[in-house]
Amino acid sequence: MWLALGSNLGDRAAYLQSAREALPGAGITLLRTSRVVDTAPIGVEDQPRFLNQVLEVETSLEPRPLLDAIKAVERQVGRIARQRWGPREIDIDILRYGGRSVDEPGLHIPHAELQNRPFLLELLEDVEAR
Ligand code: PH2
Ligand code: MG
Ligand code: MG
Repeated sequence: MWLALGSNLGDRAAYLQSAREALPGAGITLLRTSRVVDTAPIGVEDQPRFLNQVLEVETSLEPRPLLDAIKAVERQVGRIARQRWGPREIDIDILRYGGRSVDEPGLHIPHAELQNRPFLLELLEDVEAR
């Protein structure tokens, strides 16, 4: 499985690190990490730049429980609920779950924006090259 991390508020690198450190406690094992890149905001452009990273992870959680787990990690790390696509302390998204497709309210796998965010595709390749 592949997750994306994003942060564009406060100490962005520290939020990414806190998320990486909190994932194992939620039943999500880190296998490989991409480099961290500084990216221009996509969608809502009038907001700070992001730090983004892609993680390869292992988990026995099915997609919906995995989503619940990463939402809990977001809250634990300090995310405050704000506007959709707007600024956030930490965002954890499921990019891919094996070869599975899920299209349910609030849960779209592969991630709906994967093809619209070139840096995510680059970071996936970056992990696979490690
Ligand atoms: N996430 C968004 C909206 N826009 N732009 C960048 N560069 N990186 C993100 O992670 C990002 C975004 C909503 O989740
Ligand atoms: Mg997102
Ligand atoms: Mg998200």
